Amino acid sequence: MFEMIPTMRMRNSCFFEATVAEGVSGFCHYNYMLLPVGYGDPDACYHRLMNGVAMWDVAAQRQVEITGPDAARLTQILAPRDMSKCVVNQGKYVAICNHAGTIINDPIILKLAEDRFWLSIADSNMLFWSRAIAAERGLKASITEPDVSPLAVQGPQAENVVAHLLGDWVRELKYFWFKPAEIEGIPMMVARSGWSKQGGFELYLMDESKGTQLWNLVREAGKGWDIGPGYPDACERIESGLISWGGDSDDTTNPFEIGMGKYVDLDVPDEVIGIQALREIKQNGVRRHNLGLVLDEGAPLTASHRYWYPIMVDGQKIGDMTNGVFSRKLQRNIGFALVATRYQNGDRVELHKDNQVIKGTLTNLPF
Ligand code: THG
Repeated sequence: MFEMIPTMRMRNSCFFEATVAEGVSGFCHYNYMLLPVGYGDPDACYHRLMNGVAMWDVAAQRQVEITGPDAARLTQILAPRDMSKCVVNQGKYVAICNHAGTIINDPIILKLAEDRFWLSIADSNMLFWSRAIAAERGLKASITEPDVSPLAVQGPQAENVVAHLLGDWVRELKYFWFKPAEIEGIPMMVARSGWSKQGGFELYLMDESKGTQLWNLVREAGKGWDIGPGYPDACERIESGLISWGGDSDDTTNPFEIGMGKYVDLDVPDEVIGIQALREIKQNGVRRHNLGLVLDEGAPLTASHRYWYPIMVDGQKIGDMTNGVFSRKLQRNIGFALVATRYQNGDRVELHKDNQVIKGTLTNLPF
């Protein structure tokens, strides 16, 4: 056993105590926070997500709040997606790129008011990036981290639980849309969203002193549906074809390579960061694309690994398996294959992993 030494640079989730009480057994790091990724029984957590309802501490999906007279313009400059179509109380999934068209984060951008936005970020520092861009462009915008902690409620029964808690109006919420709500005076934004394809909501708690109280209220409301703890599940998200920025992308990955081209609008203003590069990439075509890989055999892959593994054909490297997992649904090892574009659905390939050669087939996504 070892001890985690708290420092000023590691912020605790306000649901931390609640997850410890639930028996959290593993964390990963995300945005300088701890993100729970285990409660001792991964099969039970997966089953809950697929058939019932699970609650996830995803406070590590930190918010970057942009306000002020130039907030809308700055948000558009950061986002190579037409934000003029986003109305108040709506969210959009965005591939934020650098000047080379490389994805540097894939947040959900929530529009709270005409001059107020949250970037609900993946694991890279968008506070620094947004401030630097605002300063370089001379924009009047204030960029801060608000007191916001998302709690995800995911699974086919999530809607029943959240409706029980907040009222039937939540059933009408559209994907990525959100509304302010309150339970016992606890303020939050309620969105239909979450990093799974099993359906669900995210409660963006807006008072970090109420973390344990909110956790317990949701748990109580979910009793009739057998609610329990869970986490962004590697098996479910790979089966569903959900990409993880920083795991399935590298230092040169652009949106068109990994199925995010549909979230890019090339006709946004020229001042949008990366848009010239993205137009060129679109015109010239991509070198690689992301497919599924189904392996013939091999020991069950554990949920995560630290390296990409080479995919070979006839002794030539054609790409990498970025993440792989033993799929409970398919009872096979599956993974994402970022490979040269001339390799397609149905092609036979070899995965070279830990001195083993495992044969497999490329497939379209989702599996
Ligand atoms: N919720 C919140 N913040 C987040 C995440 C989240 N920040 C980090 C990370 N997740 C951002 N990444 C994603 C990736 C995919 C989706 C959401 C956030 C997602 N995608 C759907 C899909 O790909 O099918 C729908 C996208 C669409 O059609 O617009 O939901 O989970 N708060």
